[in-house]
Amino acid sequence: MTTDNQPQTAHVPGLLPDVPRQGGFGPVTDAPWYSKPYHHAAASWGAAQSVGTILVKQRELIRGTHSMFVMNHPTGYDCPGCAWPDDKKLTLDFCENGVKHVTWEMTPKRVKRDFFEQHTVTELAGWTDFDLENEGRLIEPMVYDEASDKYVPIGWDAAFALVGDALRGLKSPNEASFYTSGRLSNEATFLYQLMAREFGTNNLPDCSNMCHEASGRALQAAIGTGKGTCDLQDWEEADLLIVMGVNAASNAPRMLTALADATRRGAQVVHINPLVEAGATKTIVPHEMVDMALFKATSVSDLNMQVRPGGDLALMRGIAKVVFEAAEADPTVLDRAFLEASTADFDAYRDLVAATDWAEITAQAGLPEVEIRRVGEMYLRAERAIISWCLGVTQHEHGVDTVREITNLLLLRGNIGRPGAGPSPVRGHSNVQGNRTCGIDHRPPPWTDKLDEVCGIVSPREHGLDTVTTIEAMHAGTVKVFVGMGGNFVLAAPDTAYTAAGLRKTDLTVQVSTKLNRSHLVHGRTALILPCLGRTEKDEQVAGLQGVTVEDAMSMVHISRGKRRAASKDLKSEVAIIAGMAKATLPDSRTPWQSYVDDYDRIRDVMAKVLPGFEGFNELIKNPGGFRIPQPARERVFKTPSGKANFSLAPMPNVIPADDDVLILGTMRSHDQWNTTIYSANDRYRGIKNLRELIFLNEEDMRARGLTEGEFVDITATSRDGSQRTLRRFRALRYDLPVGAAAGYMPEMNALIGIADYSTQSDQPLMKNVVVRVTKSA
Ligand SMILES: Nc1nc2c(c(=O)[nH]1)N[C@H]1C(S)=C(S)[C@@H](COP(=O)(O)OP(=O)(O)OC[C@H]3O[C@@H](n4cnc5c(=O)[nH]c(N)nc54)[C@H](O)[C@@H]3O)O[C@H]1N2
Ligand SMILES: Nc1nc2c(c(=O)[nH]1)N[C@H]1C(S)=C(S)[C@@H](COP(=O)(O)OP(=O)(O)OC[C@H]3O[C@@H](n4cnc5c(=O)[nH]c(N)nc54)[C@H](O)[C@@H]3O)O[C@H]1N2
Ligand SMILES: [Mo]
Repeated sequence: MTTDNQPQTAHVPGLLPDVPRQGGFGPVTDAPWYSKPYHHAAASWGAAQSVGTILVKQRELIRGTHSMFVMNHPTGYDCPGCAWPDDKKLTLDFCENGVKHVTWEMTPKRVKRDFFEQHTVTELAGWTDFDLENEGRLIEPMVYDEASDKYVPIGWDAAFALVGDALRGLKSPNEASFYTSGRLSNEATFLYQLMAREFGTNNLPDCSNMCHEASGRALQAAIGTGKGTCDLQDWEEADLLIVMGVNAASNAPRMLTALADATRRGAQVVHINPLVEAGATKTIVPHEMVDMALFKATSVSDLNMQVRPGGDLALMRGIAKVVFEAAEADPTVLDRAFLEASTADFDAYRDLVAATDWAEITAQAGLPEVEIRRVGEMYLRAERAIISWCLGVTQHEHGVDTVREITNLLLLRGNIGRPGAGPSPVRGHSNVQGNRTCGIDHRPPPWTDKLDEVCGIVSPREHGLDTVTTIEAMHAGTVKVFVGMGGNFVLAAPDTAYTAAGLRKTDLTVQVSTKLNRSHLVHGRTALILPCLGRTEKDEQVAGLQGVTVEDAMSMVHISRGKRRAASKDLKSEVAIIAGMAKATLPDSRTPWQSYVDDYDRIRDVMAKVLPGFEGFNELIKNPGGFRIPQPARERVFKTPSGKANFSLAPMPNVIPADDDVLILGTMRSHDQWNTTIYSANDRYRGIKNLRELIFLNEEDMRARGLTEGEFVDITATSRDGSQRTLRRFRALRYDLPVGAAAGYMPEMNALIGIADYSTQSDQPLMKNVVVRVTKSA
């Protein structure tokens, strides 16, 4: 599709100069790498020690320890890490990775003017991504100076004027694209989308275009709201938890608490994942220091099902088949009353399942019938079942159909809208769900008319650009200004070289950030770095100290107040930065931007008028635990056109590669990273030290290629459009995953994912479905 897409023939300035290694790299280390199975329980003393090491490295031991006590506490700040809800019954609810995350933000190191004076952008491009972020916090606005190839200081007003001039100079508002990374607060989110829509564009790509777009679309179609229906209480009441495609021990560590509790009270836990992850076997509950000291591990699974990559839909259908077969002998296994009153297309789904034979199911799922029957029996025994999933399900071509098949299975036994049951996606960034609720969407939100009425603007009604289409538009020259509200777009997005080349074609890139990253080096003709306050810091405005709100993965909205002194007095809050850009861009705006900055209560007052469920917002957040956004499906009210929960009737996809020598590669996170931020080159629970440039392969696949443990291989991906991308000299390591499956780390491997490789159902890049061939390096 893209003729100028020649990723590995040209070097794109800003990426690492070594063309096949295009960035996303952890610390350089001479220490020997090793790989050996990890035998301890997840979140055990290894975790505590690692927290200690990170705290010591950041010279933050004392303040860091204090931080753990205010984090996720009603009077403190919300952990800027993952979106797992806070357990209000715990006085201490934090995890190793949350602590790493906050201490990384709280580092005393600062990137000062003289740093930028000493290093050209070209020189910095040769640094690893670890070294860039490790310079510490950004403390004043900087602008790129082409003559010296350096970033130089610029005042805030001049910076805003520069943004305003560039945006007002565009032929159309659609020549700008406004990216959001999922940690932006609800208040800042609302202002950001208001600015974009008042300006006249729906170009609001965000990181959820790469993570849970499929879940949102599927749940919207199935149950009328694009979110899960469960809360933590439900997790405590379920007697079966099916956890699909998530590495809980690393990415949602506080979920381990829920899983361990479930096992202790006799509930059953099933993990569905090509890899058996550490959190899927034994765990020590992250906050229970005594258990940690005594090494009291709890087993957290009854069954690990090593599904074929992309085979989850087939597996769900197999379980449904077991249910229908059982229903022939005992019709009560189906919730007939619910099915008749509240669902549509049940009969058609039953026929579809009957027409799918076992041979097809087992081949596609990559699992034997007996194993599928076993989990089917567990599902039949359970009174209350929750199915939870993350990126292993969504980042595939058939992500939407798979989430709908999950919902089909839940509907059969009425496992929705009652205690202890329902769909429960594990969201990523701490406020990614709130971003969507508060208007980050390239499609006009359902409350657009209300927004226009309350705010006195005329929002565009046509669809804007998402992540993939923004990248394409930068290449086509139709997006000329890119604003990154947090995040690290160039490394998070697929097809690193292609994305980088697109960014370099723009007139202006603006990055609102806390730390230096590659997106500052791969910039437009003009470029701004606008440094902002972090979640842990005090946000002082005219009306006094301000708090912001976030929504967790279970639709709870609560206030978060920073406790620490700002990293610099020159920092502005994200709210203030958005308002500053908006005022400079929209000089005739009737929106009281400054008044919003002075007192965030005023933003919440207007949000209360626009957003359903936010009525009385300022009052609701005074409740220590916050409030839950009404989720009609939770009460079995389905806001679909039919007024019913819809069964989907998707054909079963063929996920078996056509060629024998092809492997399906999933890109994932190590234990020691936060998306594009890499803390170390270790991946404790997978037993890896000092190595990230690796690919995990099944023993048989190693043998078939004549590979020995740790041998260098080249990995070549073939895109849908036929173009090929290669990473060289990655080490092949044996791992317990199915034949034909492979795994390795993002963002190093993003260079393999072609821009054409996104799901036609969700528009999500196929980050868990990269078609590769692996050969010995020359
Ligand atoms: N510490 C830490 N926490 C994080 C993050 C972080 O980077 N670091 N990132 C946050 C963000 S933004 C997000 S979205 C989440 C991501 O959380 P996860 O979804 O856990 O992220 P990944 O590391 O991509 O792991 C995906 C898992 O899916 C499995 N998988 C791959 N393919 C398949 C498949 O076909 N089927 C099934 N069933 N499983 C499959 C992989 O083996 C792996 O266990 O975590 C959030 N939390
Ligand atoms: N191959 C592959 N690629 C993937 C994925 C995958 O599984 N595989 N996962 C995708 C997913 S799920 C996601 S969510 C994206 C992540 O994409 P992003 O959200 O774009 O990336 P992050 O790495 O989380 O962003 C890190 C940067 O955020 C900035 N930052 C940190 N805190 C703050 C803050 O408080 N405010 C502001 N303004 N900036 C801050 C810092 O400068 C830091 O360098 O990556 C996607 N990319
Ligand atoms: Mo994410």
